[in-house]
Amino acid sequence: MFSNTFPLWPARASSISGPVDALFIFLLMLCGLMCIAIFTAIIVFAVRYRRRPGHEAIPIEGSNAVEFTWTLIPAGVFIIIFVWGAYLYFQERTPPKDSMDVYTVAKQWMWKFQHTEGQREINELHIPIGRDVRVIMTSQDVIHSFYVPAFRIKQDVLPGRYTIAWFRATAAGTYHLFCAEYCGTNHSGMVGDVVVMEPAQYQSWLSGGQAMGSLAQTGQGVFDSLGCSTCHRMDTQGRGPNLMGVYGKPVLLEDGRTVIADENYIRESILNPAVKVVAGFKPIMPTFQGIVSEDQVNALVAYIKSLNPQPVGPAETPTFKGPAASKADTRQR
Ligand code: HEC
Ligand SMILES: [Cu+2]
Repeated sequence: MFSNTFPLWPARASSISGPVDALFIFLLMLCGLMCIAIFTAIIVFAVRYRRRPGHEAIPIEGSNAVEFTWTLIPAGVFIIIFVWGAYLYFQERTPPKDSMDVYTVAKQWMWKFQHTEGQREINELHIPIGRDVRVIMTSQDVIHSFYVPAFRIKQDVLPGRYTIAWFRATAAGTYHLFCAEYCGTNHSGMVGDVVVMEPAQYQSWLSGGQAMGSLAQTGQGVFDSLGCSTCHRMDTQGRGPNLMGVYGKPVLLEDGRTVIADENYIRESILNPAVKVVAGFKPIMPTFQGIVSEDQVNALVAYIKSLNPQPVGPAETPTFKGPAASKADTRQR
């Protein structure tokens, strides 16, 4: 509402911008009102109860009514702030299903984006309007922070793991992207643009890129060239688990824990396989730390995510035989 005429707020360009601003304005008004009330009371009391002859102070010996009032009213207000804030927080933290993924690698001092369709960009991120977008981010060096004021999102980007932010852009345009974590000499230059386009425009932008194959296809190439496929086969005879359909499913580990095979799990399985060993398998997988680049890890993750099991009729249900197979059987899928 103010943003177009009066540049006090950045543009509102995501589904969450309005709700975040509403909470912010509520807090601002509440603080403003309290500020006015307190200062007015100080001045009025100072004048009205000033020391003068014939006016003695009478101490109050306690009043339950007053105590209850000034405890319960602020408590109620704080609970409103808490519930409202928590509601928005969970909304910002929970990416909707079926969002479109963009892999992001931050480094001193630039942003690299990999679209699952294969396009790569530096310091520019093109996205369609009205689509839920998940940015799956990691850093090649120090901590950075992905900050798009117009979307009202800010998320730290850490080396050694993925952090995820999501947004749904609501207005076409070009918006600032900042690094919001001091990350060295050229931190202030670690900026970029998020370009929000109409879906049709976005489609033509996508197809305008070089035909380099999708990220998952790149990942498949990496998968084969690094020899992952010698252990991870598309049947149950491999020395490693069959990765078909593993993404998003619970995985039973050797130590009895069950974890969800999300992006971070797959990433850790590649870079630090000994940390979470799948139940029924030996920890024989070598680490690929230092062998694969962050871009390649992203491609591998995208490839493994793309491995959806073909719908199998009862007749085609694989028959489990051999030691690896019976072990694979213990996995929860
Ligand atoms: C020497 C054989 C071997 C090679 C090579 C190998 N892995 Fe593995 N991998 C395993 C075994 C065994 C496990 C199960 C034990 C564990 O979790 O460490 C595993 C587990 C995994 C998991 C977790 C799977 C699940 O079902 O939870 C992923 C993901 C994975 N590997 C990916 C890869 C990728 C990607 C490569 C290539 C860069 C690779 N592996 C290379 C043997 C291998
Ligand atoms: Cu940075």
